[in-house]
Amino acid sequence: MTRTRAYLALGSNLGDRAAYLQHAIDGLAATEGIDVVAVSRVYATEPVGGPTQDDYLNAVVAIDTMLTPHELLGVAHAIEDSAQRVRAVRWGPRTLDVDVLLYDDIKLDDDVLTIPHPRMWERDFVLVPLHDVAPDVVHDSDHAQGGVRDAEVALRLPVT
Ligand code: GSY
Repeated sequence: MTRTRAYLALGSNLGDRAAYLQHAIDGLAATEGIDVVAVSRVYATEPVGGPTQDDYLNAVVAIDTMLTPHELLGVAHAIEDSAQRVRAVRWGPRTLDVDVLLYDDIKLDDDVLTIPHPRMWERDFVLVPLHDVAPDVVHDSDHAQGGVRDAEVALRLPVT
């Protein structure tokens, strides 16, 4: 069966932020059809958009997957739900956000999913960690590093 390289963005600015990011990685690694192959450094980032809210921790994971993009989106939403995510305020604070950024080089746009992620190229909180795991996709000159600093938190790549 074909394995496809995909990249997911993780974000949290509510509760134990680092634990929620690790929860996402562990949930992805425990999912049949997903191999987590690399995890970026963790960055403390200023919130972009939405109401006044606390800083985020952000990271990006590279996976190899046999799931379709929509199956992957379903897994991402299930992991968000398992982190007690409440969808109250658009762009508001959240325990965990798991966004599908890229799925090989496919382009897809329907009612529920757009790949590449439509706002990823404007977001340093995505581009800086994506550069860690995919320097061939995001080059140094693609991001300004504004409002993004090393959080000095390490995430574990689970052994499966
Ligand atoms: O789109 C993801 C949630 N989100 C973030 C985020 O993850 N990081 C930062 N820095 N700002 C954000 N605004 C939103 S909404």
